[in-house]
Formats: sequence, structure tokens, C-alpha cells
Amino acid sequence: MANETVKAPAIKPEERVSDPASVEVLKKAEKECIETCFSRYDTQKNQCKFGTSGVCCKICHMGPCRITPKSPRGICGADADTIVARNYLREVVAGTAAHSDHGRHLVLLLKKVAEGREKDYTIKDVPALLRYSQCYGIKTDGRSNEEIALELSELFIMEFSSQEEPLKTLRLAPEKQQAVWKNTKVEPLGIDRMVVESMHRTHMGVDHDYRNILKQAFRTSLADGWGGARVASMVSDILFGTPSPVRSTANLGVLQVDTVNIIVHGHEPSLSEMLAAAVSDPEIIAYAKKAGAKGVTLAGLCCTANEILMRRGIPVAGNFLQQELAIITGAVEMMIVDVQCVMPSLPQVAKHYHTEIVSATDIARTIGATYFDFDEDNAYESAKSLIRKAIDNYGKRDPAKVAIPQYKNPLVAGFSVEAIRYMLGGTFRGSFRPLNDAIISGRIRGVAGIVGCNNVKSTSDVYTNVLAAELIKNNILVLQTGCSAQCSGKAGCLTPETALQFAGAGLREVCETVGIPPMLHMGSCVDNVRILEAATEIVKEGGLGDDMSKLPAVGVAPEWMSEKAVAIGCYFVASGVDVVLGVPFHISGSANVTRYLEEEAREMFGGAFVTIEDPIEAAKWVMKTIEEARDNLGINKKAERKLLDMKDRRGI
Ligand code: MSK
Repeated sequence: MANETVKAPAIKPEERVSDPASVEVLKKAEKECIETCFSRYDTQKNQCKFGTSGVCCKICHMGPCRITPKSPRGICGADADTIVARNYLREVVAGTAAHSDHGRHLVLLLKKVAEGREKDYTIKDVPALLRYSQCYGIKTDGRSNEEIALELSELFIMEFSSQEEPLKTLRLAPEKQQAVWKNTKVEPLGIDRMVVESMHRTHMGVDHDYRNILKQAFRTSLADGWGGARVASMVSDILFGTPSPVRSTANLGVLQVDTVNIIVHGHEPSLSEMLAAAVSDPEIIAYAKKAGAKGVTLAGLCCTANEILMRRGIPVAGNFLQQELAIITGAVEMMIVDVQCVMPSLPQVAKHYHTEIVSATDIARTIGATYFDFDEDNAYESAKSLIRKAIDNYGKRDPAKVAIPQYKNPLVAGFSVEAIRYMLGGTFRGSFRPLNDAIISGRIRGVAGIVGCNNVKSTSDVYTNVLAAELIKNNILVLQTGCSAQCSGKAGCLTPETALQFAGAGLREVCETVGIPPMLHMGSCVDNVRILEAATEIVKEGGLGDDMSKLPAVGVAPEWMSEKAVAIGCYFVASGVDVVLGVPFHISGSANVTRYLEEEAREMFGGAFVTIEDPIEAAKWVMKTIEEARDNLGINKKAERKLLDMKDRRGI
């Protein structure tokens, strides 16, 4: 069914997306007149300047008010600083709420497992349970795993509800960071309390001082990074296993023409883990064969993909901007979505094919999607019944509409902090010492975390891939998460074999010795906390300062788009790490807010934001910042900086 409202595209597919699989499918979409986020971007191109500069206030119903030089205050008297800061805090609140609600769901699942109320979920990783329990001083000797898990889950529940006590999880940070948070009065109380208080403070007529509002933004974000997201990551490890290096493949070419293809998309691992287990059940395989398929291919999109990639090596069909494209291959029987980053357009795209969009989460429904009431208490059978429904759709596939691009690349993922520690020193001598020594000696100049989404505002994946290549060439170890890690995976840069060709000599030597790639896939966007965990380990190991703000380390969000990314950026900055944004915040309408986030934050925390929309310029800034940190630490030996030329980049 062609959508006749779609106009001829003004921009070539190659300018919208960079990987060949996406180019191919986008051409198919245009040929079949199917609307995608890319064509809708064309219709939204004259984006509201009041919105992009953050000066539109619709917090009360006297408005909306818009700030201009001629009308510098809204009806209530709020100026641009107040309005921009309030809008910004609300973004941080939404991001924190999203990660933390994900964490809450997992904590409640852990509690049910501990109480023996779950038959299909178990404590899969007992060492993780013991490791994390000991972090909180929970007694482990002589107690059953269930007793320990129950106490840990109850402690985690208190992290959400604590009214007067700061989060206990803050104590996992280096002591200096904890002191900074105490002195600057940004120690968060319970996660839920922070979210509620921030919403209260941004209600009409409450907090109007932009500095006070922005300080609350950092405080709320800490309830995410050193609260809800950190808890989510730890509980995932306990229930589903701590990731360790695993090989897989990425890009739309992981779909297969002769199997039933099921894609899981979103963020939460509880259903996708069960699907990953059930998909190879002999009963399911037999059912698929009876339907005329060779079997069932399960693949992932966005961060649900990362969760099951990291633990099970399930292939990645694509990242954020490929969710509609996956359906347009015509070869997807079912896309099962949970929460976050799921486009409401999916059922609209799916109606051109036989694909069924299934929402398996009551809080995330979309018109046109089937709602499936996933029964967590009978999870395995529930997952199997969903897979059978997908298999039933196989017969409805129209072979004439199927075109799977034959592009996919091998990758290695699964670099949890535990895995990195093990790789650096083995079971008995695992430690971050070899990494610290490599940084001190200058073979590795520093570390960059490259994280975040795709955004239609730039050609997808380009910024991430150019930046990452530039940095490893200059001996900077790259840690990645989220859709950004999937960019590198699709580009073939997440294997030791390919990426080492492009790494600088020092980084290559270390990576070859230890057996790791120079770009490490550390997980989903919730797992950004693993990067902070790694930074904490480096600080604790010694020799590189006693504070994360002193480390030769920078965070970059090249193509970010979600409110979660705003919260993530804030908790990195509040942890002392400079953050480069490839896409600007909606704050340009207030010079004071901009100055606070780009300058004053550094005085408080030792880190700040900078916006650099060009990847080469960003690489130069990261290298400069890392060298300055090395100078300050007194460990610098001058290294040759070599920027990639066009030939190198094309090679990558
Ligand atoms: S899925 S938040 S597009 S990384 Fe985590 Fe990707 Fe960004 Fe969603």
C-alpha cells in the first residue's frame, strides 16, 4: 500500500545514512513510497527556533510564552534563563526516570527470584551477586544466595524510596568524587524523590534561579548514573550474567531469507533473555520447520540488542535509525518492542508488509501494534508462545517484497569491567594495573568514551566512526556503548583484527599483548555506568590522580538524540569528566545557562560540556584535553599526533 503523501526525496540516501545496508534499504523505501524518519525529517526541517533555543515555556496555561528581545519575559515574569534551565532540568528528569524505571523493574524481578516466586529466572551469576553485595557491606558468609539477593534487592528498593539519606550507591565512586558531591550539595537522595522534587521545582512558580535549577539537574542525573542506571546494570549481571567477550555480527545482513526473523527492540533484557533462550528450543525449531522455514533467527535493535549481544552473542540487526529499515527488508515476521527509543511509526511502516509489531510492555503501547501480555511468572512458556505467533506469520511473507541487504560485519562485544580486569591480568592477578601503566608510560595516551544514539540531523554513523578511527590512530583507547557501539560494529571496527590495523603503535602493542580490540563494546546505554566503573577502577589502581576529573579521559556523545543522553551527559560531567556533544542542547537562548554548563560546571565538578559538531575538530579537542590532563599529572612524554587523511578514512 503506497503512501501517496510522500514527496520525492530532496536528499540522497547516501547523505542520510552511511552504511551500505541502510543505503540499500532506504532506496527500497523510496521506491516503494514508504515514509520513514528520514522523509519526515524533510517535512520538519524548519524546526522551531524557540524550541531549539529552549526559550518556549508551556509549563502553565497562561502560555505558551516565547522569549524574544522584544518580550524578554513570559506572562508570569520568567526570563530566558529560568525557562531554558527549567526545560533542561525536565529533560534530565525524563532521562533519569527512564533508566531508573528500567532498573526498578529488574530490582523487583530480583526480589521475586530471591523469594522463590519466579520459576524461569534465576540468579545466574552468583559471583556477581556476592561481588555487588559486598560493595554494600551485605554479609555473605554462611547465607544462601536467596537470602543475600533478598537483602540486596531490599537495599536497592530503598535506593528508590529513600527520603532523607543520600544514595548508598554513591559510595561506589572514588572518595574525592563523593566529597565533591557533598561539598557542592548535589548528593542525591532516593531516585524517586529526586525525580518528584525536580518536577516540583520546575512547576510554575517554584524554582526560578537558573543556577539552582541546573544544580538540581546534576543532582538528579547522579541519581541516574550512580543510582538507577548503576543498579540496573548490576542486577542485569546478577540475573543474566556478567558479560564477557563474545563474537557476533552486526547489520541488516544478519536477517536470513529462509528463516523466521524476529527482532527485539528497546531496552529491557527480561523478555529478550527469555526469547533468546526459547528460540533454540527443539519444539520451536520443529514448529518453524513445519511452517516451511529453516529455523528462527533472533536479532536485536538498539539497546535490547546490546543486552543480548553482550551476554549471548545474539546478532545486531541495527541501531536506532535502522528500526524502520529493518521492517522494509520485507523479511521480518515480528518486531517485539519494550521501552524507550521505539518509534511510534513502526506499525505504519509494518502495514506495508506482513510484519507484526508486538508491544510486550503495558507502559509502552502503540496504536497498530499488538499488545502481548508477557507473563513473567511463566516466562519461558510465554516467550515460546510469542515465538510461535511469529512463526505463524512466516507464511504471510511476500517473497516479492523481500530484499535483505547482504552487509554485516563480525564484532567482539562483552567488555564488562570484570572482563577487562580479567583480560588485563587473568583470574588470580586481574587488575587495572597494566592499563594504568600503559597510560602512564604513554603507550596509551588516554581513554575516550564514545556513546549515544543516531540522529537524523547528520548522516548516521559518520561522526562516531570518523572520531573513533581518529582517536585509536592517536593511541586513545575507545570505550563504547549503545547505538554508538553498534556504529562501530557495523563498520567492522569491533574486532581486534580489523581495528588494530588503524590503531597507533602504542595502543596496538597494548591491545595485542592483552588480546583486546582498541574499541571496546561495553554494552547498552544503561551500561554507560560501566565506563564510570572502569574510570573508578583506574583511579583506585593509582598513579593517575585520586579523582576522576584528573584522568586523561573524555566522554563524547556524537549523534545523541534522547533525554536519557542529556541525563548521561550530566552525570559524566558531575563525575568530573568533560563531555563533547556532537548535537547541541536546546539551551542557546540563555547565555547564562550555556555558560553554567560549559564553564561553571568545571569549577564545581572538574568537568563540563562542549559542543563540537565536526568529528575531526572533536578528535583534536579530545586529544588536546587528554594531553593537558597528562601534563597536569606530570606523566607526559610528547607523542606524535597523526590525524587520518582521506585515504585512511576511506580504508576504514
Ligand atoms: S538505544 S538512547 S538510541 S543509544 Fe539505548 Fe540507542 Fe540512544 Fe536509544
